[in-house]
Amino acid sequence: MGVIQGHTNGQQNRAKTNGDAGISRQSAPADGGKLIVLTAPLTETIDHAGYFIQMGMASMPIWMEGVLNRKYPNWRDVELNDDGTARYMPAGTRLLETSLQREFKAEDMVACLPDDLHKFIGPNTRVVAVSTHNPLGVTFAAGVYTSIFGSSKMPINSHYARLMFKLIKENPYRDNFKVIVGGSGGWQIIQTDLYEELGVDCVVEGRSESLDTLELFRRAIRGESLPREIEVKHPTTREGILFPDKRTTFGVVEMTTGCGRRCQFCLPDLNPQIDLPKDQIMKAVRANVREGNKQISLATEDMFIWGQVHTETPFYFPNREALIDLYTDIVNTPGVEHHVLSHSTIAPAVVDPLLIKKLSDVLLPKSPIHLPYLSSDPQKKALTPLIGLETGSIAMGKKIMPSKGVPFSIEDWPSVVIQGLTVLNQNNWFPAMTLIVGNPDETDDDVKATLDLIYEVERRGLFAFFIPSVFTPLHDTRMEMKKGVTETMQLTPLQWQLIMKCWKMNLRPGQNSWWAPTAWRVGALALWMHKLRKLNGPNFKWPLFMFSSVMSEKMMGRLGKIYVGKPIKVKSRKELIAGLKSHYLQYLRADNGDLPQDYVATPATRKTSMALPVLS
Ligand code: B12
Ligand code: SF4
Repeated sequence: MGVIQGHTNGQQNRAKTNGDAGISRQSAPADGGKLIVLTAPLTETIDHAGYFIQMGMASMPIWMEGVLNRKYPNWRDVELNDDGTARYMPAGTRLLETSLQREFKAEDMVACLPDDLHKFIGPNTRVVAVSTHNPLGVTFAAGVYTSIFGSSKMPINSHYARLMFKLIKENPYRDNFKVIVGGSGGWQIIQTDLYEELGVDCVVEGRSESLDTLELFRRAIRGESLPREIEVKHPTTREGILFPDKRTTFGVVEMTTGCGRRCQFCLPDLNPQIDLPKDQIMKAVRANVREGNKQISLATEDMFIWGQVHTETPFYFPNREALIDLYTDIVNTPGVEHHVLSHSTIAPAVVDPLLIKKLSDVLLPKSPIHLPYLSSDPQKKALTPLIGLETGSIAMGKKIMPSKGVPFSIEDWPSVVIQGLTVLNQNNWFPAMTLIVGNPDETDDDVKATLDLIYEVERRGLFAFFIPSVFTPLHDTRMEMKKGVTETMQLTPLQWQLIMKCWKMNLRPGQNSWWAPTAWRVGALALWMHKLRKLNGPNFKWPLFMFSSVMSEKMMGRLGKIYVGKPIKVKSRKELIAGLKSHYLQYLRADNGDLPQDYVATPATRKTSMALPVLS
């Protein structure tokens, strides 16, 4: 290993334009090909330029690829090993590889990029296994933006995922092998029934560690027919989760599975709540560094549950010492230059503000994200976890996410969001917060309540990147059968206003979010004139004018064209704590203050909150 090759634009274009002709001329690999070939779409594998490049590609339609090319002319460059295999792959692909190696020989399988499939698929190949995150772009956020932009609804990521499937389908040895797809986006193929078109034999839902997954591969290798769709069991213990010993895209290393807050629309929450052993996490971090990765990101639904799963303390009271210890060791691992946060919830920032401060001290120096207009850090560094806001409506919150803010009541959700964001911003955390527009049975009052919260954030000078998305009933969630908005035409003026207000606010830090201004502000009006007026209907007009600042919002409000929001009563942290169930107080840390005056910390408080968990 060592030589780094680049996939040039030319090479990628060849795959794109030459199609069939290029493929049929390719000769068989000298060794007859590998028994099992693993791959993933190029756009889900690249990891330079940070998370935003992949998120942008999930949301921007293919006709906007030029914007991406101009900003990142080398985005297609990936590193290969000397033998042509991929130097790094998404964590899911790496996990699958590790899982399969329990049964099959390492020399019988490879993980490679789609452009290199022809080097490894030959007469000996029996399985091509694809891992995919979001192949058709029909998930939250991704789908709606491409449809707003019109003409082609195909997101860039989907385009490249389809190219990969085409290469597999047209491979000269296709009749000899089965195509098995897995990963968090597999359900999109099941729901759209694109098996034939994409050339997929079987979609696996669930983790590769499952023994059912191994059995499926055995069957494929024996040439037996496979079910179109199979659900495999999720491990229920820490020991059941494997860790790859190779480099992953973005240095993703799993930290937890499941969540525990039980939001109705959530898929990952259906998995068992597990926090993974520190020694395994550290091993995977070191494996990434060993193979040249300088960045690490811990995959989790909520980083704050780690160290507090199945302890005597409820998981929503974070284990401060354990978290600081873990993150300190990660960022101090020799070779780790960058660390990026993934998902979290906001209530922990209200529960333990000092934890946020201490984590900032540890994490900011290694954050690759700079927000000069927002950050008070001398180097202008910032932390940007992904946090679900979803709705500002208490009534809607009760229906879709009654435990989102625990230990606080969902009745206090708007106050939890404001107080949490205040703590986060003070410590240079500027989260990307997702919102769901068009929830089933959403009323104008629900949307107004969310707008009130967004305007309150603005009034208080707080900042989050708000990412609204149209409700998509995700397969297998508790809301699978519910219907929300299915086309942008159906969005009401208030729903449009919420979407456009969020994006208008996101543009405040200007040049730091390269894709937002490019994608949203430049030419918004011109685009509306040419295309969007017809596509998105009349309800879009004033929200777009508001977004483009053609007139002040006050004036638009006076004319009755938009809703300008009303101030909300926000409880202080002390008031929020005063409203907690009394037995929760023992889990709060006295050094954060705000405890009721007559409250005396008990030994139980000190014991549970100071204990380091035995995790390895
Ligand atoms: C890290 C991460 C990202 C990163 C990096 C992604 C990457 N390419 O590596 C970034 C920030 C870029 C990202 C972007 C997006 N993400 Co994301 N992401 C995650 C996160 C936190 C971890 C993913 C991960 O690596 N997990 C660890 C690996 C090991 O798990 P895994 O991939 O699922 O693999 C397991 C199984 O699926 C299975 N498996 C995997 N592949 C295969 C293949 C076969 C053949 C088999 C049998 C089994 C199998 O086995 C593995 C375990 O053994 C998850 C949440 C989560 N906890 O999973 C969300 C998540 C996957 N992302 C999600 C979404 C919505 C997105 C975006 C669309 C967001 C957006 N609007 O921009 C984009 C799409 C990006 C794109 N290219 O299109 C959703 C998925 C929804 C869906 N597809 O239905 C999730 C679940 C978050 C959520 N709570 O909603 N994401
Ligand atoms: S807080 Fe997030 S991860 Fe947890 S259940 Fe709710 S949506 Fe899912």
